[in-house]
Amino acid sequence: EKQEVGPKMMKWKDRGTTKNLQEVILGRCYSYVMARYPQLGDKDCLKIWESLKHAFIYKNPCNITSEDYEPLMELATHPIPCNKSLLWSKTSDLVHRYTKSNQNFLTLEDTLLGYMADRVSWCGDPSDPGINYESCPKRSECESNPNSVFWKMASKLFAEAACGVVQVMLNGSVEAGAFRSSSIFGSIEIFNLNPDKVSEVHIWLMHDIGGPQSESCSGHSIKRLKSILEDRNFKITCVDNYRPVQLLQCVHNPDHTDCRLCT
Ligand code: C8R
Repeated sequence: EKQEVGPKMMKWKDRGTTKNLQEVILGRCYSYVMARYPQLGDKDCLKIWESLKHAFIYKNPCNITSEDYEPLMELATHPIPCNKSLLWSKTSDLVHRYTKSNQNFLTLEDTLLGYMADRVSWCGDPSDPGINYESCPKRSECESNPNSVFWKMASKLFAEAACGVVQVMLNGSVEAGAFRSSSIFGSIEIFNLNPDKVSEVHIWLMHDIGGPQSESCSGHSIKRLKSILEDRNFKITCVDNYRPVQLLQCVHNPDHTDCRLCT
């Protein structure tokens, strides 16, 4: 006998929900709370998973709002020490290698929220089982999808929480310019830094070893960034190829001329 086939799930252009999402989120949550930052104490990982699930399950994945994530953000939030926040744009691999080797700085992925969600995706669908493992909407298909809304909201809260000196690692090898006002850094984070709490913004402009230096600290997009931040009353500095980070790049390219001690 042929079985009744229910309504089909929507087909989207991005990858679907990560397999075993619940186990991945719970595993990362426990490992963050128990192994990495035991001083965090009373985080309820099961509740955190439930609140993430309820943000998107059975919902139209083009209709997600920040309200959907409020309970999750509330449960997962924790203090971030002053002078430690590190923002970035188009330097994802390098910045995370750097924070792994240098405990002085924290990116969003080094907070509980970002740690759980990094390189994981999720989205819902009104038909059973309420989670779409096949595909999820791309930003070009709809802005208000679960992953975009999540990263925008988490980035906003991360920027709001910053205090003291804030560091930013940008990519000087990007042809379109190191600072792009359409990025999350350029459209959300810089406008949510609190001038009453943040005194200075230090830009580290890195270029790929062996790659083009499309832009330096005197470049056009950096000038635009500086003037936006100065108008908001922050003191700005910019360093080309900040040495502690360049040394880390050189670990992977020890013989390159850019990595020689005397140039
Ligand atoms: N931030 C934004 N996006 C993040 C992220 C993060 O911490 N972590 C991940 N994995 N992503 P980009 P940007 C994913 O263009 O737009 C915060 C999201 O899918 O290189 O300027 C962070 O605090 C997102 O769409 O950078 C950082 O300072 C892309 O990666 C900025 O915002 C964004 O990658 C970076 O956002």
